[in-house]
Amino acid sequence: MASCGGSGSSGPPPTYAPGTVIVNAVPSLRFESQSYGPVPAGKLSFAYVNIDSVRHTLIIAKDGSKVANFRLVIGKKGSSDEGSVELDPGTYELICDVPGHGEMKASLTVE
Ligand SMILES: [Cu+2]
Repeated sequence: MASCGGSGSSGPPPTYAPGTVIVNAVPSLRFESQSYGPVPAGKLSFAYVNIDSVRHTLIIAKDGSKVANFRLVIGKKGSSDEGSVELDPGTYELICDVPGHGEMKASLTVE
């Protein structure tokens, strides 16, 4: 008899550390949510997952200025990228800066 938990043909979904902010890019040039957080200030880990089939980026901006040293890029469907950055309390914007993806915006609240 086959038992549960055998190895399947597809690997397990990636798991992320607790507290990781997970952002999904979904079809029709959107993030899956328009607002993320609130999350605690400090060093934040982000995971960016592509549910869509075209390339997307993830950058963070505050008051129109990009947060330095943070940029995630995902290519084909199912790909993901991870990174971390130190953020102070405030309201940030999550943006995909691929040309034509200007509608890909969401807010991130950091407390
Ligand atoms: Cu995009």
